[in-house]
Amino acid sequence: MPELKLYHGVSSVCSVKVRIGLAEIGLGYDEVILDLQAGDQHAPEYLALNPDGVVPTLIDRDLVLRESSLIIEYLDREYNDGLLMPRGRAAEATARHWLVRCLAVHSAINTLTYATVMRQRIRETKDQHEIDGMLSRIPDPVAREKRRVLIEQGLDTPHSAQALGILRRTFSDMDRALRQGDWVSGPAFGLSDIALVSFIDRLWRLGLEGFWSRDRPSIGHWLAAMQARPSYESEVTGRIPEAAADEMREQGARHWPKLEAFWKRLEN
Ligand SMILES: N[C@@H](CCC(=O)N[C@@H](CS)C(=O)NCC(=O)O)C(=O)O
Repeated sequence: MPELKLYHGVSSVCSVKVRIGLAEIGLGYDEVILDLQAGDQHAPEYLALNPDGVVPTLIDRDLVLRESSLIIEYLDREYNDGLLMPRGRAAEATARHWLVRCLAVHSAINTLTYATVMRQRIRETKDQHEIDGMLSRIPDPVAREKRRVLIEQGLDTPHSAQALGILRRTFSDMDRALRQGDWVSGPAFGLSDIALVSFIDRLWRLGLEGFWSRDRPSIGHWLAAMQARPSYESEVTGRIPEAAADEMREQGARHWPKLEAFWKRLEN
């Protein structure tokens, strides 16, 4: 059995992605849970492993692996005979494209999460001095500035339109894939499905399924199929604290009317 150690956040979408990958492959691991609200990701010992101060990070013996898409692909190749990678040059290229595309999808999910639920939580629990301190510890200047703007202005920034634009294109391409096979990866479940589910799950948890329920029902059916898998039960439902789940649904519902208006504007 490999000796794996995962540094992760319980509710973080990028961490959920890797946990689902580990569960699907059937790999055990030691874990170090980071409290992202408390700033554990900015501790010097963690920054030595992950200089961006983000989760997840996977340690496999002498190797430090970062980037959730790269981690799940590595695990599949190294410990699963690549069975989650679809066969054939074209299918493989498409799967890798989805893995890279997760960077943009994550950016959109990060915008919507921070502009709604996290903004509210941060403003309720921290004063301006603490917020400035928290921001100053984010190593990546682009991520730092985006976080500042979202905390200050919520959904009323160009980040919202960018996020929704990314999601519209993502849903459109997922829908096209899902019309051709049961999974985004093709006829068989695979890496693209694992890579995407935590993001779509986050939108669902925020009560934003209106983004796809009317125009792209294939996405709802795919999410239901993902939710029926044991990996979802063990890594998502079983691990995201109920209070966090309630908070997401509540904040998401509060912001839905504004988001729906933005969404409709994009349609025109
Ligand atoms: N592209 C990276 C993104 C990692 C990332 O941004 N993780 C978030 C959680 S989903 C994080 O650690 N945030 C902590 C922070 O921003 O301070 C990946 O997929 O691994």
